Amino acid sequence: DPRNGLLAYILEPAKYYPNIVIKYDDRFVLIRDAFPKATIHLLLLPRDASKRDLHPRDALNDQDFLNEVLKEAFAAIELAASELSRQIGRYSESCKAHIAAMESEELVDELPPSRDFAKEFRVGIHAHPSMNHLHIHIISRDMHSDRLKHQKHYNSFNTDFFIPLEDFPLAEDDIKRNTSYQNGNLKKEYKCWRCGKLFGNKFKQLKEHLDEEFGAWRRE
Ligand code: GMP
Repeated sequence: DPRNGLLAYILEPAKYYPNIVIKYDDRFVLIRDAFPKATIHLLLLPRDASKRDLHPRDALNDQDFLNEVLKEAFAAIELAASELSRQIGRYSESCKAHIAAMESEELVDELPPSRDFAKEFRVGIHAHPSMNHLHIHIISRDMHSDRLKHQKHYNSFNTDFFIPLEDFPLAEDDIKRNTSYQNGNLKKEYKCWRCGKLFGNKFKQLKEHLDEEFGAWRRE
């Protein structure tokens, strides 16, 4: 079953290190998404056999486990942020100012603040995951990727179908527990993550717009 594709990394992380597996220990495996939907797209895989087969809604409603996942996710964001900085950092205004200040002959009291790339990430799960084993997405906000090819690729990260880790634990009556409500999100019209502009169901126009926004975002 292709839906079990993530299990191999959980069971034998060493076999996939360092190409797909970025790091691992007894409790977690951090991997690269094979079909990244943004510049940086990682998956955090808990190895605990009593959790990994559960629906994320149920697994993450255990407060002790949630705390452990949160801690690991923060560490993963730091790693992802440094990778993003390497990829787009040299384009960013704050980094350019930083480099200019360092290269200038004059002594400067204070360097301009450099960009906090960790802020450019979102961490969470899909309301109705396409893969069977528990995985937490760590994805840069840009949605700029050749692998972004379908409506559901975009909407699964840019509607309430994406449930941020910070929303857990979910209350008993939280509407996000309702799978049919969540699936409705996938058919929503496209909305730009950066400027909020609507694109109906025009995927090609959305993609062109995402290219432009990517250019502006990386220069921020
Ligand atoms: O939501 C499941 C995620 O897993 C999606 O973003 C997929 O792109 C990703 N995915 C599906 N199959 C594989 C695989 O075999 N390897 C890796 N690394 N990621 C996968």
